[in-house]
Amino acid sequence: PFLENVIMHEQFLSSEYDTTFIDKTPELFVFPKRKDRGTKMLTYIGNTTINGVEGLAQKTKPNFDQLEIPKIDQLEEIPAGTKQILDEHGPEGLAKWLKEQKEVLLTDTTFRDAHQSLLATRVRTKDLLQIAEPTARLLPNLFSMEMWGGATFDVAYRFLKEDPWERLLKLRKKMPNILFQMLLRSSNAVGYKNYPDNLITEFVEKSANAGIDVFRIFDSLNWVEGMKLAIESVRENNKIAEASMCYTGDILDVGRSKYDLSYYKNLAKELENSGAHILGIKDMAGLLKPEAAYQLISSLKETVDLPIHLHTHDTSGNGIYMYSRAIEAGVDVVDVAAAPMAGLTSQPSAQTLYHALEATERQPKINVDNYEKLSHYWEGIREYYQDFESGMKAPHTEIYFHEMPGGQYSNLKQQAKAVGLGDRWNEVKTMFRQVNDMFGDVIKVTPSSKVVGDMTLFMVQNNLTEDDVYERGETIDFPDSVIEFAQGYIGQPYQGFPKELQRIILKGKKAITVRPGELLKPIDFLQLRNSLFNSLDRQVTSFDLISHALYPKVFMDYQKFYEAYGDVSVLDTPTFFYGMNLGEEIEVEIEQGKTLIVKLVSISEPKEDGTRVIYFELNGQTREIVVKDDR
Ligand code: 3PY
Ligand code: ZN
Repeated sequence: PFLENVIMHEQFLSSEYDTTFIDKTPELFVFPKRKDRGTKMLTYIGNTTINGVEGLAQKTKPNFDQLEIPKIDQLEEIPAGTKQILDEHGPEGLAKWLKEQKEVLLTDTTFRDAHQSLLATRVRTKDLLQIAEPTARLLPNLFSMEMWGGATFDVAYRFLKEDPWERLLKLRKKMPNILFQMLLRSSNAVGYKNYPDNLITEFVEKSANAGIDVFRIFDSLNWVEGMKLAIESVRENNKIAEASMCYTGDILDVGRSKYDLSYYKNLAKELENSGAHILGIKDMAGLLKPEAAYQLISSLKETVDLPIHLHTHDTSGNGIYMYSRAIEAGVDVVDVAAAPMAGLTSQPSAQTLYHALEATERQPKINVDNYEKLSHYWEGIREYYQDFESGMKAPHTEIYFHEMPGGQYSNLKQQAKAVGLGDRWNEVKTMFRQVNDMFGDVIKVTPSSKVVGDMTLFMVQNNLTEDDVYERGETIDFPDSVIEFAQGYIGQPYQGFPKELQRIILKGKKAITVRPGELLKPIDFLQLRNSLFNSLDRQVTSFDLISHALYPKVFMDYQKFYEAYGDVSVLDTPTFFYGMNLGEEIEVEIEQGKTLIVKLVSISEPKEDGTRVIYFELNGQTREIVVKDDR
């Protein structure tokens, strides 16, 4: 069947295949596995029913409401959108078109940053896929969908047990009209450390082939030197380079001059000269205040000749007012999310912004009723992920003090809990700011924010004060990420490292001042392909190679999981997280047109060795699965 699948594929038949054929249709190249799919799936469901999943203790599956998926007419053609403008006119043409639009354009982040910031990045491909085509049809006027990159890549493998490349390929098929946007951490790609140059160029090329159009590129220290390779790679692939500057501090605060208006103006000019098609402003913590936004956008409009795309987080509750001032100043695109996935640490709500701009000429040209229809779906979906909510219930203006990025807040809180600092969270926030100041007031965004976070937890846990660090630093073993930061391995901070602290942290180790990627040995992809072919016992795609190169352990763990449990991305989300209740029956479409009916009949008491027998019916046939009760 494998060969048949390949040679009968329309692309193969039309002879329009090249080296991207394997990458674009990886499903054809996966050999059938020995253990049957039904048994693997029942093993997963049985295990989850008894033991829960990583990061979520076992718990009875709640009764969720039926999801509301808007009705669409699949026979009607999907309306053309920005993707067609890019394909016809190229990135320069698209940038020019963008500047000519009178209304403000919208990027919808519901598929990426919104759930990264509200739900620990846990939204699964299945839940994105079933709303993808309705979104493409109901919101064809969006500028872009941010749907990939950032933390979604490793969380997909690590926690959702699914392949992020498949997410991209499948969504692309459902949404052919709207630009797909990803967040790219420059030389950190979608990881937390620096990677060799050839991995970055390979990653950009394969992401572009698989469907990414707009790359929002940032460096966690706003170090342009670290961004150039990514910008050039995107340009070479004829995609849109949205080179972004991370906003920190407060340009209105005259007492804090490190990141003032002229800092951002110089940076913008540098990014323009480095080949940006769009200038991104990445306000990752939501620190940009309304008047600051007005001043910043107004001056940048005079400084560069690029369209400007503004990203923020609504943590303080000032998001809509800030956007409104930025829009008055002429910003071209802003990031929003569908209302049920918006607000607080996420992006401002699309519908709220729409209504806020009523009767102005810059009101977005979207159908707000359609946004509401899609929102009914997201209201239901958010319930599925209730156990991953951060617990933030109200606007959080303290953000202006501690400056933690939206995506980090819930994460660090979890981490603090995990190391026993759950009841010292206020102390952690105060220390976060103190560490920032000790580091010389740094930009805080992945991965530099992680360095500040690691140092913060380390200091609170060990009851260290700033004075302790200076007085007894020689005897302190600092966290690895902090040492690497001081070594220059994530790049060079603006105005350098504080010298004394750097000396204390490094304890004689050398620091570098060049781009870390220059010093790293290139990945030998050929050798990696051979070794993976042997260990996976199947054809290896370029996607596999990249994923392995970025996250060797995470990738191999996922492969082992896949070997044991098969493709669990086909399960509905409540079953994926909670398993099944006694007597419950579910349907699982394991491939198009092939559905399994699974019923959980009974669960035995644990035996002496701690195992239980779980009795299922699979398409009417009794099946027993043995599961170790690890609770
Ligand atoms: C990421 O890098 O994942 C971010 O969202 C940073 O803000
Ligand atoms: Zn963000």
